[in-house]
Amino acid sequence: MAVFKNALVRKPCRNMVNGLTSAALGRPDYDKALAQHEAYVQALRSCGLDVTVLAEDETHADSVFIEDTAVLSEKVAVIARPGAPSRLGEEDDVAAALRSRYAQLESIAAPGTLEGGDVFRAGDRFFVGISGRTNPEGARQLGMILKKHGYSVTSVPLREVLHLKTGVAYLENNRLLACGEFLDQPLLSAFEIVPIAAAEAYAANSVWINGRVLVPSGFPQTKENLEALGYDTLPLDVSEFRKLDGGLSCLSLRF
Ligand code: CIR
Repeated sequence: MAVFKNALVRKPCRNMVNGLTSAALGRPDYDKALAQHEAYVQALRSCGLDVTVLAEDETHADSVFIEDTAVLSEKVAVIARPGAPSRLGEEDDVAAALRSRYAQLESIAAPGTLEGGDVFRAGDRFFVGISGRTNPEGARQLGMILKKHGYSVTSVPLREVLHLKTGVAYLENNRLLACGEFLDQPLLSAFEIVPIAAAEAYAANSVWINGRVLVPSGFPQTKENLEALGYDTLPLDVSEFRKLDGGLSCLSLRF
């Protein structure tokens, strides 16, 4: 079972209100977003993580979604290369922050693109979504790097969602919380799928941390199902990040 000790987060910048979105939920309220982010950091700390908060980056509206800038494992940190042009460069400060912690730091290079939201790990297996943000070349490069370190890597083509982790969350014990297109994805059939109904699809972006599961608040069925399976849930309001197509996993790198 994975054990996380650290997390890297990035303070939301004022310019986040101009972040990329397809959600049609309105503009985020910055002060509310800041308060939600602080509660999120507290929740990570309550799960036993040592949390480092990077300073805000006003030049990148979506920089609070730090998960997209890297893929981390015990053996290697891979610096991503965002597929959204406005997000290119977010990864530089993250690379600087990780350099002192990782002997092995590798990077995705052009023409590859890769966003960390498209990658989930289940033990020694990594799954990479081929999406509007992560192209086959980015996935290929990530595969080459991770395989050198003994991991297996499987590409999963996406049809509907922004990132792979928009629709799935690994819960350890070979369990995968999943919705929509991932409920019957043959590439994920080795997992025990914990299904999420379409009405609660946003809750698929939950996060397992050291035995607890952070879930977005407002999705009672998912919370109840997780608790029935024995998970201790921690509901968090991330409404302002949802307005930018983001969620719980996107707000941190956990390692
Ligand atoms: C974007 O479109 O890139 C941001 N507004 C949302 C990124 C969400 N990140 C994630 O799911 N890992």
